[in-house]
Parts: sequence; C-alpha cells; structure tokens
Amino acid sequence: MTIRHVDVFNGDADGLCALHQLRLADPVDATLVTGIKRDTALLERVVADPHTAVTVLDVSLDRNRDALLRILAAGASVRYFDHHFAGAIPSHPGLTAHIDTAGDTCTSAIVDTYLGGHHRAWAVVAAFGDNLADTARRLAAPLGLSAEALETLRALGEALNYNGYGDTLADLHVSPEALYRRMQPFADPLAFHAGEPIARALCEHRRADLALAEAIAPLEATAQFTIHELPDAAWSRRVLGTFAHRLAARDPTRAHAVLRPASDGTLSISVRAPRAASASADALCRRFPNGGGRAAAAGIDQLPVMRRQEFISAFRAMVWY
Ligand SMILES: [Mn+2]
Repeated sequence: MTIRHVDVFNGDADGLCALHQLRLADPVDATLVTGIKRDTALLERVVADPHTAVTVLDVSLDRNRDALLRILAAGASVRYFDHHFAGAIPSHPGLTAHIDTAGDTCTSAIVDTYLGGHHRAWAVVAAFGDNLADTARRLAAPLGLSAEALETLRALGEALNYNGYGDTLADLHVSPEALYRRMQPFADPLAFHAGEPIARALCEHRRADLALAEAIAPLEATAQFTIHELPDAAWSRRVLGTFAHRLAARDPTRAHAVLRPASDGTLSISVRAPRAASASADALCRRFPNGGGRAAAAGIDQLPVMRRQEFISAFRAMVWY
C-alpha cells in the first residue's frame, strides 16, 4: 500500500518556507492543506487512515490537539514542526514532534536544524517574515550574502508573510497554496525573487496597501497616542496589523490604535503600546470580548460597533508609563 502524504502548513512566510525546505530535501507528491495566516485550526480538515503520512508546519499543537489525536488514533503517522504554544505534547508512537517555543526561533529555523542547514536561505526569508531580524541575520551569517542580497531576502520574507493577512482567502493577492506552487521550482530564494514575477508583485502589493493606509489622516493624535480608522476594504483587511506595526516602529514613544469597521457591524482593532510602557496593550484589549495578544502588540476581533466609543475612551484613558 502506498503512503498518501498530506502537508499542512500555515499560509504565512514561515509556513511556506518550512514546507519548501522540507520538500526540496524530500520531494513527494502531497495533498496540501493551508489557509489564511490566522486560520490555524488546519488539522481538522485532514482525513487520515493508517496509510497517511501527515506533516504539520507552523500551527499550534494545542490549537489542533483534538484533530491531532483523531488522526493518530486513525493510525496515521504525524511529523510536527512548530514554535507556537503547544501545551503537553501527546505521547504516541505515531507522532514525531519538533517543537521549540523559544522567542527567537521560528518553524523554518527548526526545519533548518532538522535538515542540517541544507536550504538555509529559505529559513532566513521565513525569520524575516516572522519579524525575527536578529535570528535571520544569525542564520544568514555563514552564507556570506551581500548586504543587498540580505535586503532582498528581508523584503521577500515580509512580502510572503504579508500575503497571508486578510479575513478570508478572497482578501489575499494569491492563495498560499498557489504561492507555494510558484515557489516550488526555486531552490534559491534570490532566484525566485529575480525569476518569478509573483515575488516582486507581492512586495509591491504590500507597499501599495501601506501607502493607502498612510494617506489616511489620524482620527486623533496627541502627545501620548494616535488613533487611526481605516475604511472597510480588502486592502485594509490585509494591512491593519502591518500598519499598526509600522506606526509603532516609527513613533515608539506614543501608543497607537488602528480601527477598521467590517460589513458585519463589527470592528477589528490593532493596538501597540509605547516601547518603554509599563502598561500592556493586551491588558487593555482583554477588557473586551475577543481581545488579546502580547504586552507590546494586541488587538480585538469583531468588537460590536456599538462599543466603539467605549474602546476609544478606554484607550484614551490608558496610563502607559
Ligand atoms: Mn511562525
């Protein structure tokens, strides 16, 4: 009986590059399961039997635990590579887990170690995409790349990562599955960037979305904070978090909130704390339903629009320092 391969990967730069590295080293004809970046409950879509070999990349084991246990119980074998919160790793003879939740690693770096660095440049792309510039430079050091080549890998990582953002696949410039198929012929990301038009198109799409956001004047700007509100559009669904990230990088002494209404009568909100803040952005966001994140960067999904003013008042009243 032949083995049926199923490759499951997050649709961002890290997921794409992790799979690409593995399959450059060990090409097989696999069924692909992926989605938008925030669609991380991917294993529930996998149909498994004892002849199925599942490879999982860059989605939380804890988030996929029930589906993983079902797949293992069906007799499939599972290889799991990830850096997100995993909780207890199930002990099962069918499961091989390569999980490292250290803050300075990513799934592609874990795969790079597993492969002995054979397709290292793609791990560099992924680390830049996961916003781990120091890790990217450390991985790149032995490659002897020029400053210009390193800059290309950074732009490529940011663009591949950016392509995963949106509320649905329809918001994305290209589906992660189609993007992976375009990457497949290229063992070298610099050759991909030079030879496959989609690579530069994605860099350009990201720049264009950010330019649209930059053109919108803030709703409010004080010495302590800024509040921006974007219109509801495919570009704003993609750019929300990236725009908030850019505001914080450019202006780290102030707090930033970016709001985006959706057609379903809710708001998506992205919050960045000032860099030296003692208060945390997630503490603010967790006061609202579907709010969470980290101290520096947090957000709220699908806040009923009637609570817009309540959020703005709470954000204005925050004592960050
Ligand atoms: Mn990742």
